Amino acid sequence: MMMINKITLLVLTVLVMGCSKSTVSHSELSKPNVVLILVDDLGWTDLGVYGSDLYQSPNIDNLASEGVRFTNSYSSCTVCSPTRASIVTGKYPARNNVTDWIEGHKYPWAKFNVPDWNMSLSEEEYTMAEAFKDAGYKTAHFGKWHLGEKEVNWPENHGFDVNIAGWKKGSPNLNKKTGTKGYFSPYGNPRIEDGPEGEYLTERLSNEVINFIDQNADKPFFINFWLYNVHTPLQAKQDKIDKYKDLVKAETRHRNVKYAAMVEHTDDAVGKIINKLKEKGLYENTIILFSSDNGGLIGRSKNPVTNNYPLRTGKGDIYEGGVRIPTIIYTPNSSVKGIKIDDPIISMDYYPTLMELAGITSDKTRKQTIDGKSLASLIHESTPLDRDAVYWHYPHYHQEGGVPYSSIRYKDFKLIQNFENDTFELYNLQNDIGESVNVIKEFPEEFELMKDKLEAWRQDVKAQYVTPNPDYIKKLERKKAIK
Ligand SMILES: [Ca+2]
Repeated sequence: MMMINKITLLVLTVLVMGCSKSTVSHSELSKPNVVLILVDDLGWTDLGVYGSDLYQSPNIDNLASEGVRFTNSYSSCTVCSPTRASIVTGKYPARNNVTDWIEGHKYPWAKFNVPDWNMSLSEEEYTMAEAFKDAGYKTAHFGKWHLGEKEVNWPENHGFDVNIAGWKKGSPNLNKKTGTKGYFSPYGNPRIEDGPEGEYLTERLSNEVINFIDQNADKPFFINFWLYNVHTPLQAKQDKIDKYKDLVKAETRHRNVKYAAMVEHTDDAVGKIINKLKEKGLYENTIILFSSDNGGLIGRSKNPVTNNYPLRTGKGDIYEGGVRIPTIIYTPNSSVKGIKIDDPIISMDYYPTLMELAGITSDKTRKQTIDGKSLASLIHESTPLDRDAVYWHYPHYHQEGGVPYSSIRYKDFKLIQNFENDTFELYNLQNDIGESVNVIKEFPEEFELMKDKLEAWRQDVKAQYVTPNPDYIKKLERKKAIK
């Protein structure tokens, strides 16, 4: 009886598989593949094509020449986790209530207490990965995730069939057995097996991606490759570091050779994936979106990381250096190649954009709030987006200088509300990209309008506010108190 059941089951399985293969393959093979590449902490000027005078990125530069490059692309937050949650949900960080990097800095003596916020991606969300999976795609996440402490928060529980190296950590881990931390194996990461000694994490991850492409070339796939590069600790292969030592001159703006080597590791990974797509004949049927999760990290003056000039400040702060990022979108068989687009775009746009470019519609996606806009018509027909402003809200403190703020970019203007000092700053980015002159007095109408829009938006997304801290100790008195 048992035997018959097994045989019957086997025959049925073969029949079902046979049927589904013939019906699935025709319709699904025509669907374009999607590769979303997110670099960690890559600044706006950190690529050759975006004007670096040291870092080299020939593969990414070439991708830009075959696609479109955005000059006013913004991350939805100045730190990692909120932007990442926004990308996979299409929602503003304030709407997700994932408003700081997980788990955030603690500032018990600060002027304000930060509100309770979600330290994970909610299980309720219908993510971009789930949308692709339901549309028949094989979905795979590679690299950093940083959206929750528990396994239930990790990629395999948010719509990814495959998860390699995505877990709670926001940077390469400390391996407790060896006491080493960083990009060289052993990794101490429960979602990737350690490799041979000297193996570099980003090389390994790009090999995992191309193996996945090899194994899934006959079906549509969605690859979510979120590199750990170029986040600290700054580590790279020595030959790459040495290459840049002679290239730094007295006048060079970008000066960190380790960081340069990490950008090159990133570029190598992108090049390897593109070559594999070409080798398999898939490049002309694959959409590639390349971006970053926040602006470049400046670091301490004694230990500088990158330089976002002409933008002001960097990661962790609301000025343009903290939010303006490189973004490139390649769509196959498009006549639009090598152009740049100046319209402001933001992280939440990727979800609806990739869905539309792939020709996928989803009732479940439609039923939930999506703050992002599809960029498909902007890219292909230069149709302006139906949106006149983008917003930020960060009720937190950050070690790179960020204090609780809200902000709005409206046309060429950017307004920043600083809760710590109870002040506003207004900049005209068209002639002051470095945000050096506060023009509130010159543009009172814009100031009032933007203040109102910002307030209305905060109500719409149910933004949470800071509250006065009864334990507040002024900075000068803090040292004594802590002693
Ligand atoms: Ca980051």
